[in-house]
Amino acid sequence: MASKQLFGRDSLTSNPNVFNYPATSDINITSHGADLYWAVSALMGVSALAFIAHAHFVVGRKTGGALQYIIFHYITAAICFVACIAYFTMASNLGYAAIQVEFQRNNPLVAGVYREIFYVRYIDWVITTPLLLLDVLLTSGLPWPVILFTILADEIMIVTGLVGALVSSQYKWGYFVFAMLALFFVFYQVSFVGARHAKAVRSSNGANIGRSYLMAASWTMALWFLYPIAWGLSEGGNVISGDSEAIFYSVLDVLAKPGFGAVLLFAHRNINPADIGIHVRDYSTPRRNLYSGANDHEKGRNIIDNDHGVPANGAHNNGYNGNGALPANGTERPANAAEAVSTSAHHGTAEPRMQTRPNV
Ligand code: RET
Repeated sequence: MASKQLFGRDSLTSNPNVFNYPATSDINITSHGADLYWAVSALMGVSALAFIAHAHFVVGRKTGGALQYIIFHYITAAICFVACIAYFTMASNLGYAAIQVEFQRNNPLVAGVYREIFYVRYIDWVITTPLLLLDVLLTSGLPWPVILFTILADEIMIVTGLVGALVSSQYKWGYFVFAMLALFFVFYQVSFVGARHAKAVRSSNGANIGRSYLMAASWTMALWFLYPIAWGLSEGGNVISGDSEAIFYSVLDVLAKPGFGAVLLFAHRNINPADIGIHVRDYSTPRRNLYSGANDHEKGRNIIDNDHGVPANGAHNNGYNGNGALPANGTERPANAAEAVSTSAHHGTAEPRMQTRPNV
């Protein structure tokens, strides 16, 4: 029956209702693989601490600890902390399932029926790849809905990759195709949409934001296309041993996490966060737009003198420190009636300055 067929095959024959859980798996890491995983776990932990230390002792000291200057350090450190735990798990020979291979090989390094598949790798990636994309795409000043949509495609890529790795039959390649489609979408967003935005962002201090973005984006995308190759040779095709898989993924992860973090933070060294639309405000900092959502703290300090949010000194500035979209002639953004009645939707969602509005 046609409904039972997928590409001419019967899905219930390919994937029978038999739960194969073996007592042992045949294709596993050895102590060399475990040693490598220990080393990478330590490297990830040390890198995370180094990013935090740099944020506080170098950048934070120069900028009064303002969060917008160290937010990229924190995102990058979080990525490395998560990887540290995932590598700890793999080094301990945990976080895996024994999955029947599709292709049984004669090569003694990959001979056998069941292969150790580290699902913990995907738990790591499902947390860290969105953070990596956040690092990259925030640099371009893309609007947050576009960033979120790209992250959704990334999650689909990782989750379909995980399902494919856990499937024994040829159906795993169906998931591989879904993951590849998602990867191409992410690639398009990063390489074309993000790049166009980054080029259009006006820098207030001469920093070349377009070039910084290009550095971070190309580092990331070049590496990301190597992951499906590693997958095809290990979880997918059972071509390389558990230890070779450990080497392949470890090299990629070190370059894609601490390596990428160093490149990104170097590229960010001169960027003014306000130029890419990043304004982080805690409750004690006056809002950029004083006309909406005044809180009690501000009223108490007489920054706002009434419930309508008019500044205490009566000055009718637009409460906006100049990072909105500029008119084509580059003159400063005027105060207008719309801002005077702006709602909280306005608050904290400032667009970066654009020289010309990109066509997206
Ligand atoms: C999978 C499955 C097969 C198809 C594709 C994949 C892509 C994985 C990627 C992972 C990136 C991981 C990173 C980790 C950070 O350290 C899931 C292997 C396309 C791109 C950057």
